[in-house]
Amino acid sequence: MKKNIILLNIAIILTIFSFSGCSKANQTDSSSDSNSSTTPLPQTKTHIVEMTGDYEFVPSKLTIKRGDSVKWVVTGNKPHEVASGKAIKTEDGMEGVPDGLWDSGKMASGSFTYTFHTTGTFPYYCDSHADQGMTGTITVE
Ligand SMILES: [Cu+2]
Repeated sequence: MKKNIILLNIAIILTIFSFSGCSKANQTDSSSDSNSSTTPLPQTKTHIVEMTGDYEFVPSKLTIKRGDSVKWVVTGNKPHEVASGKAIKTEDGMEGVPDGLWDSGKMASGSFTYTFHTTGTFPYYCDSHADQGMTGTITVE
């Protein structure tokens, strides 16, 4: 009999402990929930720049926030590439000088996305059509 009572007590104690453990876990959960709701999450956006059949980036100038991405989308029937760097004047016309941040390679269709983690001004160009003035600038604030 005594053994049974002791076992029953242990069972009750264990039950109380496991319940209190549960409620503690719940409290931790709810407090972390309220933390995440009061701390604003960084709102990042993806901005679309069209690469048109008229050899243009639309819009050619775009201002975004740090952490945002730019998605260049081929919308016309001409293949393009988007590479970071400045287009400079040469004897043969305008020519892009890559700065190595990004280079989509030639795209007949589809898109290329780059995420900007630092502020600044980022010029870019289409390697095939820099001479037609197909250049753009992303400003990251
Ligand atoms: Cu192009």
